[in-house]
Amino acid sequence: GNFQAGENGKLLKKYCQCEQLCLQQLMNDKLRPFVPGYYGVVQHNDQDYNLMDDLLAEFDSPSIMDCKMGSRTYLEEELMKAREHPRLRKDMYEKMVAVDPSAPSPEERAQQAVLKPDYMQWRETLSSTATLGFRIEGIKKADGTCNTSFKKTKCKEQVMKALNDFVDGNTQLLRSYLQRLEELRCVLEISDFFKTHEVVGSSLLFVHDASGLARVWMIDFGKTVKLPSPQTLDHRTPWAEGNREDGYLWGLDNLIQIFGEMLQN
Ligand code: 4IP
Ligand code: MN
Repeated sequence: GNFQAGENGKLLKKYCQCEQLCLQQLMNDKLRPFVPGYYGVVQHNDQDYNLMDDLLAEFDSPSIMDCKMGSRTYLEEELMKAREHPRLRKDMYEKMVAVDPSAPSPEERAQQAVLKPDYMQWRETLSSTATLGFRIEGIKKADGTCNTSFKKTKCKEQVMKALNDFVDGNTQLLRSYLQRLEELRCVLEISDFFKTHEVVGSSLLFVHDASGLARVWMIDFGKTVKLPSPQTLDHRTPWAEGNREDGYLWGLDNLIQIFGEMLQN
């Protein structure tokens, strides 16, 4: 897998230079409290790893949710590459027909393959990514149950149901998460790192346990890339090819709105 257990509350994640550059910069950014602490590169069985905090270490039987943020899940760079050198992805075709046999176009069916951006866009519109700017990827609860079947969780009501199940209907947990999300939004709006990076495929990790401790962190920076200076993003403007907007804050606004609505019912 991509991870190795580290010692005393640390985690080894398979090396990725993009992620290293992000974590290094984040250690000197206002966002530092919202990302895992980073400790550099280490080797293990001839493989390089980024060494970082294991965010679950301070929890007792944690419940965990991964929400992939943003309205776009592939880099503009990947789109251009796919045009220059179209690579037919049989594995993605298989993943597509497993969810919906009628999803591939006649051309894709003939090739038994799809292009990566087409697969990624299909996943975005099937889920809430395209309409809400985030999607639930997986939930693992303290009781051991694990659910990764959120590929078609798209409308607000389905999202609310999944969130409510994640917190077992506990409104105090919803309040704690909402507060943490609002704090995160405030910091994102003033972070130099965030302003100057296209943040794609990054997730918010939600963690709570029976003690009532509830936290949210930003994780996964394998596709978070620095913009050429002096370009910046507002992370809310809709994406149009070339503007590199990722919809991250738009998605966070929607997520905050949904938590708020759940607390009103
Ligand atoms: C996966 O699709 C995820 O989108 C991966 O993103 C992505 O990795 C994979 O692309 C793609 O096949 P499913 O979730 O439908 O399985 P993440 O790593 O954020 O989960 P990338 O490489 O884009 O980060 P490939 O090209 O790695 O297969
Ligand atoms: Mn992820």
